[in-house]
Amino acid sequence: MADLNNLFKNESLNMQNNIYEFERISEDVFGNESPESDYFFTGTGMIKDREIIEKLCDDLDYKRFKHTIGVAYTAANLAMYYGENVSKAYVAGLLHDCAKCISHREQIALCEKYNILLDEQEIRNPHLIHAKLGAFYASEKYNVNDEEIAEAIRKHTTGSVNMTRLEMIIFLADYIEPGRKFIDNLDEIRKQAYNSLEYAVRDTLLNTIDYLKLRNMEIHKNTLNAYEYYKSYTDD
Ligand code: DGI
Ligand code: FE
Ligand code: FE
Repeated sequence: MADLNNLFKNESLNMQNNIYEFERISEDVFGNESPESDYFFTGTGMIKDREIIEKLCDDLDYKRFKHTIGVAYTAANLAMYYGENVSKAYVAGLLHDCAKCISHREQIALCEKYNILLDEQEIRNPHLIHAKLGAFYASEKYNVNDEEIAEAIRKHTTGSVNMTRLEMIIFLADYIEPGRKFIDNLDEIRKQAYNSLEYAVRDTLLNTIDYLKLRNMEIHKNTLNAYEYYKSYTDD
């Protein structure tokens, strides 16, 4: 039987090679005349996405990498549609799950090491921790020093009350990106995202709460508070 870990390693190696190959071909064809086209301007800094993508190839497995690219482009698209900073949304999408592939035990140890405070619900449900740790890594490991991006990453799993448009965009892009599967009423939420960010956030939170209840899983207070807040947005 195929060794899945090795398979993923090779897949992500291939992706990295593809990026180099793309870079090499574009240099052959276009020369090196427009290196500034590699940069994204987020308002707080100039960011080279290639450097982020190369690091992500090391930090993520194949499935997570693919999801990440889907979230980045979906977020950029929503930002275009709503007149938000497209580069910020793209970079936040790229980084939102950067800590996801670290084992839960190590995530907890890293949070202790870097004084990232975890609440009891996060300790009991460690799949929530990658949001806080990812926000920290965005600046510490990926050199993206932008508090709005960090906040969007921090809130992407549970949501929060009164989110900024960038935060809602990342929260939704994570849910509706093209690779997401097996979610009830995904088509409606995808459509809703381009009708109203608030309505789409409300519907996504309700889906998540229903999903967690069905599985007897603990609902984080941020998720509950966010739903209480967004449910007052009514379209009927
Ligand atoms: O990291 P991703 O898988 O791309 O997505 P995510 O960061 O939104 O994490 C999704 C998981 O988090 C999904 O299985 C539902 C779960 N989740 C979201 N809100 C809560 C939650 N889990 C618990 N226990 N409590 C929550 O409030
Ligand atoms: Fe996540
Ligand atoms: Fe995600």
